[in-house]
Amino acid sequence: SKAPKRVLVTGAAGQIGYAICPMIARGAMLGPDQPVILHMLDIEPAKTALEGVRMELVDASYPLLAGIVATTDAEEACKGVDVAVMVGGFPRKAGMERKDVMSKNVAIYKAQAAALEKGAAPGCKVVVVANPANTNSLILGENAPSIPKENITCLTRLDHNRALGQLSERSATHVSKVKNAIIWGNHSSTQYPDVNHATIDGKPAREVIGDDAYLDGEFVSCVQQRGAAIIKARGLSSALSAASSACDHIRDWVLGTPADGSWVSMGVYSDGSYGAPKGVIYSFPVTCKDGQWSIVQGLSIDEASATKMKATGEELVEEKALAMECLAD
Ligand code: NAX
Repeated sequence: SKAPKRVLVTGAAGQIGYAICPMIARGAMLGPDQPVILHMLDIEPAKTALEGVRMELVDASYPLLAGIVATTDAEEACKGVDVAVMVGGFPRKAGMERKDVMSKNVAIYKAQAAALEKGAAPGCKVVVVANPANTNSLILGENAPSIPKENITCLTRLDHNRALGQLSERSATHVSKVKNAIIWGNHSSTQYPDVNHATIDGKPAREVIGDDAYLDGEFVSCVQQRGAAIIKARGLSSALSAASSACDHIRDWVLGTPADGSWVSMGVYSDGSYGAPKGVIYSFPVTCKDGQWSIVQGLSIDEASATKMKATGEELVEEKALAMECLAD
């Protein structure tokens, strides 16, 4: 049988942590034949809650779970990890300035970058979930120079899956037959969910849906605002869908996207493809093979899309500038 892989989950005592740890232990992230050792990190105030999660994981008797490390020490948590799922962060609270929130997260991601740099296994793959996800992952990358830039990503797969879900419901077609939506840019309300290359049952989504006003209006704002809609309905932010999408992100990255030419969305280091700003983490359509992602090239982009792609890129450049100010303070 395979040697176990070590998977770090930060913020493991939180909502997404509680949803994702059992998924990983069930094989939803690295496959049904891959044993895992879960490394769970949280902070001192959550220490007892973290111990509770550890106890439940023991109680659930997962055949694939080969061990658990539950700790509030970042260096211990990062030691030897093959995959790092960064969920822990400082949430925006009412009345807080944007810069204050950024400053807290910059400090967290700088420190955790150092712990990963020191301890992670060579080739460790990182996905940042915690908001502001793109900029947190950028800070992590900038402060862990020995980790290849290609190994540092952020989660926009939830937005991607939300787009597929909306097209599925609207067309009454199972979601497995909906492919190739794209999330461009920032995991924020400026993201651009693009359906121009999407297909439903092999046919262009625009043809199947037959309602451009909906696709250019309500669809886009629904995907952009879905997080807020979940908070309104549940009184809590998305957790199971975020956890499941983070598993999808790593699974497809490690095990590959389907050979049928379909793609997924990932926040990755921008090389300037499609006019995106370089030096930020921007969400692109990607395919994955042999543990490597590559940006899908050559897609036609109409003028309306280009405007939206530019706007979300500009927001990322601004966020980066703010983060750099916080780093310098
Ligand atoms: P919770 O507040 O339930 O959990 C966060 C956990 O992180 C807490 O247990 C907290 O103690 C811990 N934490 C804080 N600082 C830490 C540090 N320095 N090291 C380790 N752990 C630390 O939030 P939850 O609902 O789980 O959401 C987590 C993050 O995901 C938030 O930043 C949230 O905004 C973000 N999201 C991102 C999404 C995406 O698609 N990229 C969607 C879902 C979610 O909103």
